[in-house]
Amino acid sequence: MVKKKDYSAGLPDPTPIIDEIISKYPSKVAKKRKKAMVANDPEIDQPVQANVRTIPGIITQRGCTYAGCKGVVLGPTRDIINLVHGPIGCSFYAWLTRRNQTKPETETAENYMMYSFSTDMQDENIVFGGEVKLKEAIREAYKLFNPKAIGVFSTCPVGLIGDDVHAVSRDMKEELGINIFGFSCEGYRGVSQSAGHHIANNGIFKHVVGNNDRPREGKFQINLLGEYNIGGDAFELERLFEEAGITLVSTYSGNSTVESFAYSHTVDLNVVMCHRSINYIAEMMEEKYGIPWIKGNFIGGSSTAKTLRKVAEFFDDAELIEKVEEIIAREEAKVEAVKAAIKPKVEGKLAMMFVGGSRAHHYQDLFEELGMLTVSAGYEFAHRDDYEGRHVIPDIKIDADTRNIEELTITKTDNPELWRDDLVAKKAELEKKGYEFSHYAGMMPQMKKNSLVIDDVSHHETEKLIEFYKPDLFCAGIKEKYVVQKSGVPLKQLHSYDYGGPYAGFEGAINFYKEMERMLVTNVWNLVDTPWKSEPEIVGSMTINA
Ligand code: CFM
Repeated sequence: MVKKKDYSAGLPDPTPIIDEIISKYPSKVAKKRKKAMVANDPEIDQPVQANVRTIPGIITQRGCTYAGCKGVVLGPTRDIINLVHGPIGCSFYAWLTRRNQTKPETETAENYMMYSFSTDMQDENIVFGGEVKLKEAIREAYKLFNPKAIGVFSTCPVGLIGDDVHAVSRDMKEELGINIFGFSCEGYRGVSQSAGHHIANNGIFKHVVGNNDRPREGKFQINLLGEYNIGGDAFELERLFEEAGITLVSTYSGNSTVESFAYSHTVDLNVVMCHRSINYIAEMMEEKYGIPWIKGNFIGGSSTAKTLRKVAEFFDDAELIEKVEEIIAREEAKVEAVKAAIKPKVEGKLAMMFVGGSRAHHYQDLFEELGMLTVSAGYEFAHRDDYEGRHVIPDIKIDADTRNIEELTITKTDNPELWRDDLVAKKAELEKKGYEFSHYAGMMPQMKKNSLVIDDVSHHETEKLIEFYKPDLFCAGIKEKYVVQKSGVPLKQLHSYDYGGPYAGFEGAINFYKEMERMLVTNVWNLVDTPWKSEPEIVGSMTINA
Protein backbone atom coordinates (compact mmCIF):
# COMPACT_ATOMS: atom_id res chain seq x y z
CA MET A 1 0.00 0.00 0.00
CA VAL A 2 1.33 3.42 -0.94
CA LYS A 3 1.84 6.02 1.75
CA LYS A 4 -0.06 9.22 1.03
CA LYS A 5 1.64 12.57 0.92
CA ASP A 6 0.29 15.48 2.87
CA TYR A 7 0.39 18.74 0.96
CA SER A 8 -1.90 20.72 3.21
CA ALA A 9 0.91 23.13 4.07
CA GLY A 10 1.75 23.74 0.39
CA LEU A 11 3.22 21.81 -2.49
CA PRO A 12 6.89 20.81 -2.40
CA ASP A 13 9.29 22.37 -4.89
CA PRO A 14 9.15 19.98 -7.87
CA THR A 15 12.67 20.81 -9.10
CA PRO A 16 14.19 17.55 -7.77
CA ILE A 17 11.63 15.46 -9.64
CA ILE A 18 12.23 17.47 -12.83
CA ASP A 19 15.96 16.81 -12.46
CA GLU A 20 15.42 13.15 -11.78
CA ILE A 21 13.16 12.75 -14.80
CA ILE A 22 15.51 14.39 -17.24
CA SER A 23 18.60 12.67 -15.82
CA LYS A 24 17.51 9.54 -17.70
CA TYR A 25 17.44 11.31 -21.07
CA PRO A 26 20.31 11.79 -23.51
CA SER A 27 21.63 15.33 -23.06
CA LYS A 28 19.96 16.84 -26.16
CA VAL A 29 16.61 15.36 -25.20
CA ALA A 30 17.07 16.42 -21.57
CA LYS A 31 17.74 20.00 -22.63
CA LYS A 32 14.62 20.10 -24.75
CA ARG A 33 12.32 18.39 -22.26
CA LYS A 34 13.44 20.62 -19.41
CA LYS A 35 12.00 23.63 -21.23
CA ALA A 36 8.58 21.95 -21.20
CA MET A 37 8.55 21.60 -17.39
CA VAL A 38 7.84 24.47 -15.05
CA ALA A 39 7.61 24.70 -11.26
CA ASN A 40 4.63 27.00 -11.32
CA ASP A 41 4.49 30.38 -9.66
CA PRO A 42 1.13 32.00 -10.37
CA GLU A 43 2.48 35.42 -9.47
CA ILE A 44 5.05 35.63 -12.23
CA ASP A 45 5.26 35.05 -15.98
CA GLN A 46 7.07 31.82 -16.73
CA PRO A 47 7.56 30.70 -20.31
CA VAL A 48 6.81 27.07 -21.05
CA GLN A 49 7.88 25.33 -24.23
CA ALA A 50 4.78 24.26 -26.16
CA ASN A 51 3.62 23.44 -29.68
CA VAL A 52 7.00 22.13 -30.78
CA ARG A 53 7.87 18.78 -32.32
CA THR A 54 7.66 15.73 -30.12
CA ILE A 55 10.87 13.78 -29.65
CA PRO A 56 10.56 10.60 -31.71
CA GLY A 57 10.16 7.47 -29.63
CA ILE A 58 9.38 9.27 -26.39
CA ILE A 59 5.81 7.88 -26.31
CA THR A 60 3.76 11.02 -26.51
CA GLN A 61 0.02 11.28 -25.87
CA ARG A 62 -0.42 13.40 -28.97
CA GLY A 63 -2.45 12.72 -32.07
CA CYS A 64 -1.98 13.90 -35.66
CA THR A 65 -3.10 16.89 -37.69
CA TYR A 66 -5.71 14.85 -39.54
CA ALA A 67 -7.21 13.83 -36.16
CA GLY A 68 -7.56 17.48 -35.15
CA CYS A 69 -9.16 18.53 -38.44
CA LYS A 70 -11.39 15.63 -39.35
CA GLY A 71 -11.91 13.97 -35.98
CA VAL A 72 -12.21 16.91 -33.63
CA VAL A 73 -13.53 19.94 -35.47
CA LEU A 74 -15.57 18.60 -38.39
CA GLY A 75 -16.31 15.16 -36.98
CA PRO A 76 -19.22 16.15 -34.73
CA THR A 77 -21.10 17.92 -37.57
CA ARG A 78 -23.88 15.65 -38.72
CA ASP A 79 -25.09 17.01 -42.05
CA ILE A 80 -21.81 16.94 -43.95
CA ILE A 81 -20.19 13.86 -45.39
CA ASN A 82 -16.65 13.79 -44.05
CA LEU A 83 -14.81 11.78 -46.66
CA VAL A 84 -11.33 10.61 -45.77
CA HIS A 85 -8.93 10.32 -48.65
CA GLY A 86 -6.50 7.72 -47.43
CA PRO A 87 -5.90 4.18 -46.28
CA ILE A 88 -8.73 2.64 -44.29
CA GLY A 89 -6.69 2.54 -41.08
CA CYS A 90 -7.04 6.32 -40.75
CA SER A 91 -10.81 5.79 -40.46
CA PHE A 92 -10.62 3.25 -37.67
CA TYR A 93 -12.09 5.65 -35.11
CA ALA A 94 -15.01 6.72 -37.27
CA TRP A 95 -17.49 3.95 -37.70
CA LEU A 96 -19.81 3.94 -34.69
CA THR A 97 -16.98 4.95 -32.38
CA ARG A 98 -17.57 8.71 -32.12
CA ARG A 99 -17.81 10.13 -28.62
CA ASN A 100 -19.76 13.18 -29.76
CA GLN A 101 -23.48 12.95 -29.44
CA THR A 102 -25.90 14.58 -31.84
CA LYS A 103 -29.63 15.09 -32.06
CA PRO A 104 -31.09 15.62 -35.54
CA GLU A 105 -34.20 17.85 -35.51
CA THR A 106 -36.33 15.09 -36.97
CA GLU A 107 -35.97 11.36 -37.44
CA THR A 108 -35.35 11.78 -41.14
CA ALA A 109 -33.01 14.79 -40.92
CA GLU A 110 -29.50 14.26 -42.24
CA ASN A 111 -27.08 12.52 -39.89
CA TYR A 112 -23.94 10.94 -41.30
CA MET A 113 -22.06 10.68 -38.05
CA MET A 114 -22.46 6.97 -37.61
CA TYR A 115 -20.92 6.25 -41.00
CA SER A 116 -17.32 5.94 -42.07
CA PHE A 117 -16.49 7.43 -45.46
CA SER A 118 -13.09 6.56 -46.87
CA THR A 119 -11.51 6.16 -50.30
CA ASP A 120 -9.73 3.08 -48.92
CA MET A 121 -6.48 3.90 -50.74
CA GLN A 122 -4.50 0.93 -51.97
CA ASP A 123 -0.89 0.49 -53.07
CA GLU A 124 -1.77 1.12 -56.71
CA ASN A 125 -3.34 4.48 -55.80
CA ILE A 126 -0.14 5.43 -54.04
CA VAL A 127 1.86 4.54 -57.15
CA PHE A 128 -0.46 5.89 -59.85
CA GLY A 129 -2.31 8.58 -57.88
CA GLY A 130 -5.63 8.54 -56.10
CA GLU A 131 -7.51 11.47 -57.60
CA VAL A 132 -9.67 9.33 -59.89
CA LYS A 133 -10.65 7.13 -56.97
CA LEU A 134 -11.45 10.21 -54.90
CA LYS A 135 -13.74 11.57 -57.61
CA GLU A 136 -15.52 8.24 -57.82
CA ALA A 137 -15.93 8.16 -54.04
CA ILE A 138 -17.44 11.66 -54.05
CA ARG A 139 -19.88 10.68 -56.81
CA GLU A 140 -20.81 7.51 -54.95
CA ALA A 141 -21.39 9.34 -51.67
CA TYR A 142 -23.49 11.94 -53.47
CA LYS A 143 -25.57 9.30 -55.23
CA LEU A 144 -26.20 7.31 -52.08
CA PHE A 145 -26.92 10.13 -49.64
CA ASN A 146 -27.56 13.30 -51.62
CA PRO A 147 -25.84 15.48 -48.99
CA LYS A 148 -25.66 19.28 -49.06
CA ALA A 149 -21.92 19.26 -48.39
CA ILE A 150 -18.89 17.01 -48.59
CA GLY A 151 -15.55 17.66 -46.88
CA VAL A 152 -12.47 15.86 -48.17
CA PHE A 153 -9.72 15.15 -45.65
CA SER A 154 -6.14 14.40 -46.61
CA THR A 155 -4.17 11.73 -44.79
CA CYS A 156 -0.36 11.41 -44.86
CA PRO A 157 0.05 9.52 -48.15
CA VAL A 158 -2.09 12.07 -50.00
CA GLY A 159 0.45 14.77 -49.26
CA LEU A 160 3.34 12.49 -50.09
CA ILE A 161 2.07 11.53 -53.54
CA GLY A 162 0.67 14.98 -54.29
CA ASP A 163 -3.02 14.30 -54.93
CA ASP A 164 -4.72 17.70 -55.16
CA VAL A 165 -7.82 17.40 -52.98
CA HIS A 166 -8.67 21.06 -53.54
CA ALA A 167 -8.72 20.79 -57.32
CA VAL A 168 -10.75 17.58 -57.15
CA SER A 169 -13.19 19.23 -54.73
CA ARG A 170 -13.60 22.26 -57.02
CA ASP A 171 -14.27 20.03 -60.03
CA MET A 172 -16.77 17.94 -58.14
CA LYS A 173 -18.49 20.99 -56.69
CA GLU A 174 -19.09 22.16 -60.21
CA GLU A 175 -20.19 18.75 -61.43
CA LEU A 176 -22.59 17.99 -58.57
CA GLY A 177 -23.69 21.50 -57.60
CA ILE A 178 -23.23 21.03 -53.84
CA ASN A 179 -20.65 22.51 -51.49
CA ILE A 180 -17.49 20.40 -51.66
CA PHE A 181 -14.16 21.46 -50.19
CA GLY A 182 -10.88 19.87 -49.26
CA PHE A 183 -8.51 20.07 -46.31
CA SER A 184 -4.73 19.70 -46.53
CA CYS A 185 -4.66 18.15 -43.09
CA GLU A 186 -2.14 15.37 -43.67
CA GLY A 187 -1.21 13.81 -40.33
CA TYR A 188 2.35 15.13 -40.50
CA ARG A 189 1.35 18.65 -41.58
CA GLY A 190 1.88 20.07 -38.08
CA VAL A 191 3.40 18.95 -34.80
CA SER A 192 0.08 17.70 -33.39
CA GLN A 193 -3.68 17.80 -33.83
CA SER A 194 -3.50 21.52 -33.08
CA ALA A 195 -2.46 22.23 -36.68
CA GLY A 196 -5.57 20.33 -37.77
CA HIS A 197 -7.80 22.61 -35.72
CA HIS A 198 -6.34 25.64 -37.48
CA ILE A 199 -6.72 24.05 -40.92
CA ALA A 200 -10.32 23.09 -40.13
CA ASN A 201 -11.12 26.62 -38.89
CA ASN A 202 -9.68 28.10 -42.08
CA GLY A 203 -11.61 25.68 -44.29
CA ILE A 204 -14.94 26.29 -42.58
CA PHE A 205 -14.41 30.03 -42.66
CA LYS A 206 -13.48 30.04 -46.34
CA HIS A 207 -16.09 27.63 -47.63
CA VAL A 208 -19.07 27.80 -45.28
CA VAL A 209 -19.32 30.82 -42.96
CA GLY A 210 -21.25 33.59 -44.67
CA ASN A 211 -22.97 31.39 -47.25
CA ASN A 212 -26.36 32.22 -45.78
CA ASP A 213 -27.07 35.78 -44.62
CA ARG A 214 -30.46 34.91 -43.16
CA PRO A 215 -32.04 37.66 -41.06
CA ARG A 216 -31.19 37.70 -37.40
CA GLU A 217 -33.63 35.85 -35.17
CA GLY A 218 -34.08 36.37 -31.45
CA LYS A 219 -32.99 39.14 -29.14
CA PHE A 220 -29.83 37.60 -27.78
CA GLN A 221 -27.90 35.58 -30.30
CA ILE A 222 -24.71 33.71 -29.63
CA ASN A 223 -22.50 30.99 -31.02
CA LEU A 224 -20.82 28.57 -28.70
CA LEU A 225 -17.34 27.91 -30.05
CA GLY A 226 -15.20 24.97 -28.98
CA GLU A 227 -17.84 22.74 -27.40
CA TYR A 228 -17.89 19.30 -28.97
CA ASN A 229 -20.73 17.56 -27.17
CA ILE A 230 -18.69 14.80 -25.61
CA GLY A 231 -21.02 12.79 -23.39
CA GLY A 232 -23.89 15.20 -24.12
CA ASP A 233 -22.20 18.32 -22.69
CA ALA A 234 -23.73 20.55 -25.37
CA PHE A 235 -27.24 19.28 -24.61
CA GLU A 236 -26.92 20.48 -21.03
CA LEU A 237 -25.76 23.91 -22.20
CA GLU A 238 -28.50 24.12 -24.83
CA ARG A 239 -31.01 23.50 -22.05
CA LEU A 240 -29.66 26.44 -20.05
CA PHE A 241 -29.52 28.87 -22.97
CA GLU A 242 -32.98 27.96 -24.08
CA GLU A 243 -34.47 28.54 -20.69
CA ALA A 244 -32.67 31.87 -20.37
CA GLY A 245 -34.03 33.01 -23.73
CA ILE A 246 -30.61 33.14 -25.38
CA THR A 247 -30.66 31.95 -28.98
CA LEU A 248 -27.85 29.53 -29.65
CA VAL A 249 -27.39 29.99 -33.38
CA SER A 250 -24.55 27.55 -33.90
CA THR A 251 -22.17 25.41 -31.89
CA TYR A 252 -18.73 24.64 -33.20
CA SER A 253 -19.19 21.83 -33.44
CA GLY A 254 -21.06 19.70 -30.93
CA ASN A 255 -24.59 18.78 -32.03
CA SER A 256 -24.02 20.98 -35.06
CA THR A 257 -24.86 21.31 -38.72
CA VAL A 258 -22.90 22.96 -41.52
CA GLU A 259 -26.16 24.64 -42.34
CA SER A 260 -25.86 26.59 -39.06
CA PHE A 261 -22.17 27.43 -39.69
CA ALA A 262 -23.32 29.13 -42.90
CA TYR A 263 -25.34 31.74 -40.98
CA SER A 264 -23.29 31.76 -37.77
CA HIS A 265 -21.88 35.19 -38.72
CA THR A 266 -25.25 36.75 -37.87
CA VAL A 267 -24.82 36.50 -34.08
CA ASP A 268 -24.06 39.21 -31.52
CA LEU A 269 -21.45 37.38 -29.50
CA ASN A 270 -19.16 34.37 -29.73
CA VAL A 271 -18.59 32.47 -26.51
CA VAL A 272 -15.38 30.46 -26.72
CA MET A 273 -15.15 27.34 -24.60
CA CYS A 274 -12.08 25.53 -25.98
CA HIS A 275 -9.76 28.36 -26.85
CA ARG A 276 -7.12 26.14 -28.42
CA SER A 277 -9.20 24.52 -31.09
CA ILE A 278 -11.36 27.39 -32.28
CA ASN A 279 -9.92 30.80 -31.39
CA TYR A 280 -9.15 31.28 -35.10
CA ILE A 281 -12.85 31.36 -36.06
CA ALA A 282 -13.59 33.76 -33.19
CA GLU A 283 -10.84 36.09 -34.38
CA MET A 284 -11.78 35.87 -38.05
CA MET A 285 -15.47 36.57 -37.34
CA GLU A 286 -14.49 39.64 -35.39
CA GLU A 287 -12.20 40.91 -38.14
CA LYS A 288 -14.72 40.32 -40.89
CA TYR A 289 -18.03 41.12 -39.19
CA GLY A 290 -17.14 42.99 -35.99
CA ILE A 291 -18.58 40.28 -33.73
CA PRO A 292 -16.76 40.26 -30.37
CA TRP A 293 -15.81 37.13 -28.47
CA ILE A 294 -15.41 36.22 -24.85
CA LYS A 295 -13.82 33.20 -23.22
CA GLY A 296 -16.23 31.11 -21.20
CA ASN A 297 -16.04 27.92 -19.20
CA PHE A 298 -18.95 25.67 -18.43
CA ILE A 299 -16.99 23.02 -16.55
CA GLY A 300 -17.93 23.34 -12.88
CA GLY A 301 -21.01 24.83 -11.23
CA SER A 302 -19.41 28.15 -10.35
CA SER A 303 -17.74 28.52 -13.77
CA THR A 304 -21.08 27.89 -15.44
CA ALA A 305 -22.74 30.55 -13.30
CA LYS A 306 -19.90 32.98 -14.00
CA THR A 307 -20.08 32.47 -17.76
CA LEU A 308 -23.88 32.77 -17.87
CA ARG A 309 -23.63 36.01 -15.91
CA LYS A 310 -20.98 37.32 -18.26
CA VAL A 311 -23.19 36.62 -21.28
CA ALA A 312 -26.14 38.33 -19.58
CA GLU A 313 -23.98 41.30 -18.68
CA PHE A 314 -22.98 41.66 -22.34
CA PHE A 315 -26.58 41.94 -23.47
CA ASP A 316 -27.35 44.21 -20.51
CA ASP A 317 -31.06 43.42 -20.46
CA ALA A 318 -32.90 43.48 -17.13
CA GLU A 319 -35.24 40.63 -18.01
CA LEU A 320 -32.38 38.41 -19.22
CA ILE A 321 -30.28 39.16 -16.15
CA GLU A 322 -33.19 38.29 -13.90
CA LYS A 323 -33.89 35.03 -15.73
CA VAL A 324 -30.22 34.02 -15.63
CA GLU A 325 -30.08 34.71 -11.89
CA GLU A 326 -33.20 32.65 -11.37
CA ILE A 327 -31.68 29.69 -13.24
CA ILE A 328 -28.39 30.00 -11.37
CA ALA A 329 -30.13 30.12 -7.97
CA ARG A 330 -32.23 27.07 -8.74
CA GLU A 331 -29.43 25.01 -10.29
CA GLU A 332 -26.77 25.98 -7.79
CA ALA A 333 -28.97 24.79 -4.94
CA LYS A 334 -29.01 21.34 -6.53
CA VAL A 335 -25.27 21.43 -7.18
CA GLU A 336 -24.52 22.56 -3.62
CA ALA A 337 -26.60 19.77 -2.08
CA VAL A 338 -24.62 17.08 -3.90
CA LYS A 339 -21.34 18.85 -3.30
CA ALA A 340 -22.01 19.09 0.44
CA ALA A 341 -22.51 15.33 0.61
CA ILE A 342 -19.44 14.40 -1.44
CA LYS A 343 -16.84 17.08 -0.69
CA PRO A 344 -15.99 15.85 2.83
CA LYS A 345 -15.19 12.43 1.37
CA VAL A 346 -12.79 13.61 -1.33
CA GLU A 347 -11.39 16.85 0.07
CA GLY A 348 -7.61 17.03 0.03
CA LYS A 349 -7.23 14.29 -2.57
CA LEU A 350 -4.60 14.84 -5.23
CA ALA A 351 -5.34 15.01 -8.93
CA MET A 352 -3.10 15.26 -11.96
CA MET A 353 -4.23 15.72 -15.51
CA PHE A 354 -2.63 15.59 -18.90
CA VAL A 355 -5.27 16.21 -21.51
CA GLY A 356 -5.63 17.89 -24.87
CA GLY A 357 -5.55 21.64 -25.14
CA SER A 358 -8.20 22.96 -22.77
CA ARG A 359 -9.58 20.36 -20.40
CA ALA A 360 -6.42 20.10 -18.31
CA HIS A 361 -7.31 23.65 -17.31
CA HIS A 362 -11.11 23.62 -17.25
CA TYR A 363 -11.43 20.53 -15.07
CA GLN A 364 -9.33 22.13 -12.35
CA ASP A 365 -12.44 24.14 -11.48
CA LEU A 366 -14.37 20.97 -10.67
CA PHE A 367 -11.56 19.68 -8.47
CA GLU A 368 -11.32 23.03 -6.73
CA GLU A 369 -15.04 22.90 -6.00
CA LEU A 370 -14.52 19.52 -4.33
CA GLY A 371 -11.53 20.73 -2.34
CA MET A 372 -9.16 18.51 -4.32
CA LEU A 373 -5.68 19.67 -5.25
CA THR A 374 -4.23 19.62 -8.74
CA VAL A 375 -0.56 18.83 -8.16
CA SER A 376 0.52 18.59 -11.77
CA ALA A 377 -1.09 19.30 -15.12
CA GLY A 378 -0.26 19.81 -18.74
CA TYR A 379 -1.68 19.88 -22.21
CA GLU A 380 -0.84 17.53 -25.03
CA PHE A 381 -0.70 20.09 -27.80
CA ALA A 382 -1.80 23.51 -26.57
CA HIS A 383 0.23 26.63 -27.29
CA ARG A 384 1.94 28.97 -24.84
CA ASP A 385 -1.10 31.25 -24.68
CA ASP A 386 -3.19 28.38 -23.30
CA TYR A 387 -0.67 28.00 -20.48
CA GLU A 388 0.43 31.55 -19.83
CA GLY A 389 -2.43 33.66 -21.18
CA ARG A 390 -3.02 35.45 -24.47
CA HIS A 391 -0.74 38.33 -23.57
CA VAL A 392 2.24 36.18 -24.61
CA ILE A 393 1.01 35.75 -28.21
CA PRO A 394 3.29 38.50 -29.59
CA ASP A 395 6.32 36.74 -28.02
CA ILE A 396 5.60 33.32 -29.49
CA LYS A 397 8.27 32.32 -31.95
CA ILE A 398 6.85 31.40 -35.34
CA ASP A 399 8.73 28.34 -36.51
CA ALA A 400 8.73 26.44 -39.77
CA ASP A 401 6.04 24.06 -38.55
CA THR A 402 3.65 26.91 -37.86
CA ARG A 403 4.49 28.57 -41.15
CA ASN A 404 3.40 25.38 -42.82
CA ILE A 405 -0.21 26.21 -41.96
CA GLU A 406 -2.04 28.71 -44.08
CA GLU A 407 -2.77 32.02 -42.35
CA LEU A 408 -5.86 33.58 -43.92
CA THR A 409 -5.93 37.30 -44.54
CA ILE A 410 -9.32 38.48 -43.41
CA THR A 411 -10.75 41.80 -44.44
CA LYS A 412 -13.82 43.62 -43.24
CA THR A 413 -16.97 42.65 -45.11
CA ASP A 414 -18.12 45.23 -47.64
CA ASN A 415 -21.74 44.41 -46.91
CA PRO A 416 -22.89 47.18 -44.52
CA GLU A 417 -25.77 44.99 -43.37
CA LEU A 418 -23.34 42.46 -42.01
CA TRP A 419 -20.67 44.66 -40.46
CA ARG A 420 -21.72 45.22 -36.83
CA ASP A 421 -20.88 48.81 -35.90
CA ASP A 422 -23.28 48.45 -32.98
CA LEU A 423 -21.26 45.58 -31.54
CA VAL A 424 -17.95 47.36 -32.04
CA ALA A 425 -19.34 50.32 -30.07
CA LYS A 426 -20.77 48.03 -27.40
CA LYS A 427 -17.43 46.30 -26.98
CA ALA A 428 -15.61 49.62 -26.55
CA GLU A 429 -18.13 50.81 -24.01
CA LEU A 430 -18.07 47.59 -21.96
CA GLU A 431 -14.29 47.44 -22.04
CA LYS A 432 -14.20 50.82 -20.35
CA LYS A 433 -16.10 49.23 -17.47
CA GLY A 434 -13.53 46.45 -17.19
CA TYR A 435 -15.43 43.76 -19.11
CA GLU A 436 -12.89 41.47 -20.76
CA PHE A 437 -13.14 40.54 -24.44
CA SER A 438 -10.72 38.44 -26.50
CA HIS A 439 -9.07 37.43 -23.27
CA TYR A 440 -7.86 34.12 -21.94
CA ALA A 441 -5.75 34.05 -18.79
CA GLY A 442 -4.46 30.52 -19.40
CA MET A 443 -3.91 27.61 -17.07
CA MET A 444 -0.85 28.61 -15.07
CA PRO A 445 -2.17 31.67 -13.20
CA GLN A 446 -4.89 29.47 -11.71
CA MET A 447 -2.56 26.71 -10.54
CA LYS A 448 -1.00 26.62 -7.10
CA LYS A 449 2.56 27.64 -6.35
CA ASN A 450 4.96 24.76 -6.98
CA SER A 451 2.46 22.74 -8.95
CA LEU A 452 4.27 21.11 -11.83
CA VAL A 453 3.30 22.12 -15.35
CA ILE A 454 4.46 19.82 -18.14
CA ASP A 455 3.75 20.13 -21.83
CA ASP A 456 3.44 17.01 -24.02
CA VAL A 457 4.20 14.65 -21.16
CA SER A 458 5.93 11.40 -22.09
CA HIS A 459 5.38 7.90 -20.82
CA HIS A 460 8.56 7.87 -18.72
CA GLU A 461 7.62 11.20 -17.19
CA THR A 462 4.14 9.93 -16.35
CA GLU A 463 5.55 6.97 -14.45
CA LYS A 464 8.00 9.14 -12.51
CA LEU A 465 5.30 11.66 -11.61
CA ILE A 466 3.05 8.94 -10.26
CA GLU A 467 5.90 7.59 -8.15
CA PHE A 468 6.67 11.05 -6.81
CA TYR A 469 3.20 12.45 -6.13
CA LYS A 470 1.27 9.25 -5.51
CA PRO A 471 -1.88 10.98 -6.77
CA ASP A 472 -5.39 9.81 -5.95
CA LEU A 473 -6.57 10.41 -9.48
CA PHE A 474 -4.95 10.68 -12.88
CA CYS A 475 -6.88 12.21 -15.78
CA ALA A 476 -5.86 11.42 -19.34
CA GLY A 477 -7.06 9.23 -22.19
CA ILE A 478 -7.45 5.64 -23.25
CA LYS A 479 -3.79 5.21 -24.22
CA GLU A 480 -2.70 6.00 -20.68
CA LYS A 481 -5.59 4.46 -18.79
CA TYR A 482 -4.50 0.91 -18.15
CA VAL A 483 -0.83 1.61 -17.57
CA VAL A 484 -1.75 4.13 -14.88
CA GLN A 485 -4.37 1.88 -13.32
CA LYS A 486 -1.92 -0.99 -13.12
CA SER A 487 0.19 1.22 -10.90
CA GLY A 488 -2.73 1.47 -8.49
CA VAL A 489 -4.03 4.89 -9.45
CA PRO A 490 -7.54 5.32 -10.87
CA LEU A 491 -7.68 7.06 -14.22
CA LYS A 492 -10.57 9.17 -15.42
CA GLN A 493 -10.69 9.65 -19.15
CA LEU A 494 -11.38 13.28 -19.89
CA HIS A 495 -11.62 12.82 -23.65
CA SER A 496 -14.38 10.23 -23.81
CA TYR A 497 -15.48 10.59 -20.15
CA ASP A 498 -15.25 6.79 -19.97
CA TYR A 499 -18.59 6.90 -21.78
CA GLY A 500 -20.16 8.85 -18.87
CA GLY A 501 -21.13 12.49 -18.67
CA PRO A 502 -22.31 15.06 -19.35
CA TYR A 503 -19.88 16.98 -17.15
CA ALA A 504 -20.62 20.50 -18.43
CA GLY A 505 -23.08 22.88 -16.82
CA PHE A 506 -24.85 22.36 -13.54
CA GLU A 507 -26.12 18.85 -14.18
CA GLY A 508 -22.66 17.99 -15.43
CA ALA A 509 -21.04 19.17 -12.21
CA ILE A 510 -23.39 16.93 -10.24
CA ASN A 511 -22.51 13.97 -12.47
CA PHE A 512 -18.82 14.65 -12.03
CA TYR A 513 -18.99 14.93 -8.24
CA LYS A 514 -20.78 11.59 -8.12
CA GLU A 515 -18.19 10.07 -10.42
CA MET A 516 -15.42 11.29 -8.13
CA GLU A 517 -17.13 9.73 -5.15
CA ARG A 518 -17.48 6.46 -7.02
CA MET A 519 -13.86 6.44 -8.09
CA LEU A 520 -12.16 7.81 -5.00
CA VAL A 521 -14.13 6.54 -2.05
CA THR A 522 -13.01 2.97 -2.39
CA ASN A 523 -10.15 0.93 -1.08
CA VAL A 524 -9.78 -1.19 -4.15
CA TRP A 525 -6.86 0.84 -5.55
CA ASN A 526 -4.82 0.29 -2.41
CA LEU A 527 -5.03 -3.42 -3.02
CA VAL A 528 -3.63 -3.20 -6.52
CA ASP A 529 -0.02 -4.06 -6.83
CA THR A 530 1.64 -4.67 -10.12
CA PRO A 531 1.86 -8.47 -10.15
CA TRP A 532 5.03 -8.71 -12.18
CA LYS A 533 6.95 -6.79 -9.54
CA SER A 534 6.96 -9.88 -7.33
CA GLU A 535 5.89 -12.73 -9.59
CA PRO A 536 7.07 -12.72 -13.18
CA GLU A 537 4.18 -14.04 -15.23
CA ILE A 538 6.20 -15.61 -17.97
CA VAL A 539 9.52 -17.23 -17.43
CA GLY A 540 11.20 -18.36 -20.59
CA SER A 541 14.51 -19.71 -21.73
CA MET A 542 16.03 -20.08 -25.12
CA THR A 543 18.58 -22.45 -26.49
CA ILE A 544 20.45 -21.60 -29.60
CA ASN A 545 21.67 -24.60 -31.55
CA ALA A 546 24.80 -23.59 -33.29
FE1 CFM B 1 -10.50 21.44 -27.30
FE2 CFM B 1 -11.74 19.24 -27.35
FE3 CFM B 1 -9.69 19.74 -25.76
FE4 CFM B 1 -9.30 19.50 -28.38
FE5 CFM B 1 -8.97 16.84 -28.25
FE6 CFM B 1 -11.42 16.57 -27.26
FE7 CFM B 1 -9.37 17.12 -25.67
MO1 CFM B 1 -9.56 14.78 -26.80
S1 CFM B 1 -11.06 20.31 -29.06
S2 CFM B 1 -8.43 20.86 -27.00
S3 CFM B 1 -8.24 18.14 -29.77
S4 CFM B 1 -11.63 20.50 -25.67
S5 CFM B 1 -10.46 15.45 -28.78
S6 CFM B 1 -13.25 17.68 -27.56
S7 CFM B 1 -11.01 15.79 -25.36
S8 CFM B 1 -7.76 16.19 -26.69
S9 CFM B 1 -8.89 18.69 -24.12
